[in-house]
Amino acid sequence: MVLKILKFYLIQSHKGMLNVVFIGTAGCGKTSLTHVFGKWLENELNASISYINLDPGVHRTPYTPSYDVREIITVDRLMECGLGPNGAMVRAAEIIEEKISEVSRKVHDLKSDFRLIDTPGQMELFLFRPMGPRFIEDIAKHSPTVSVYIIDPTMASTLSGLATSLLLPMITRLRLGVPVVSVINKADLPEVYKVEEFSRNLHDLEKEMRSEERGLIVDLASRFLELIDEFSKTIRIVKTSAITGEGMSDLYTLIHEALCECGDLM
Ligand SMILES: Nc1nc2c(ncn2[C@@H]2O[C@H](COP(=O)(O)OP(=O)(O)OP(=O)(O)O)[C@@H](O)[C@H]2O)c(=O)[nH]1
Ligand SMILES: [Mg+2]
Repeated sequence: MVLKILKFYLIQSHKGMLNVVFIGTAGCGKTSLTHVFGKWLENELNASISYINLDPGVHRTPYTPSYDVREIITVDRLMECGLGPNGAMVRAAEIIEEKISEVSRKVHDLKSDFRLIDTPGQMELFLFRPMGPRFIEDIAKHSPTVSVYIIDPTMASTLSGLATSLLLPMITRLRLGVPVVSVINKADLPEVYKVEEFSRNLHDLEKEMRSEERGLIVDLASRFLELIDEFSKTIRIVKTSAITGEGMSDLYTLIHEALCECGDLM
């Protein structure tokens, strides 16, 4: 009931459209979470969803895309022309960048309560090349946009892995210029307990590094921690699983909170 009221509030205040962009390292679960979160929004909130695939390398998506960037180019087609997998990914990104205004216009033309946007497997293609920032700038002009940064517990189950995983959402915020919420996905895996344990004792990272390293690296670790500390005061990370479906209502609430905080609901 509370969720339905929240949905009413969220959708009314945005004249029915909200963009949610899923981003994260290769294999963290972007495509699966896009699908499972979309199904949850459809079933629990009776919301209408447009699923958008921006990954030219994916073979099959569990959702039926309302817009699919593979109508422009696929990595397979470029590999058939002789490029290797990484070269083909970069070339595909270049071709998409040339048509990014067309892509964002087609996405903008999709009318639904939520547009869920699944991004390329290699995060750097979207985040560090012009493709992601340009696309987000275009679509965020018209409807509120939130990015969901997905932390993979298999990458964050050491202290330094966790520290880097916590920095990446900050970099995402910097590059994309829209609010970013973080989730730890694959909550059904045992590695998640380790991540939770480390999150509670993040300062052990400093101790561990101080015992092993000297000089610049210790300073660097301390600065990292200061940043993460500062950032952690304003964020809340929820656990999700695309396998069990846990955490979907928490993710929904997190998105809502992010929009409230940045004033986009006013
Ligand atoms: N255990 C577990 N596995 C998951 C979960 N979400 C995704 N996976 C698995 O992780 C693998 C990658 O999932 P995808 O959804 O394709 O991840 P992705 O980030 O879209 O992958 P790329 O686009 O190739 O980078 C698949 O084998 C999924 O079944 C989860 O919540 N729990
Ligand atoms: Mg994917």
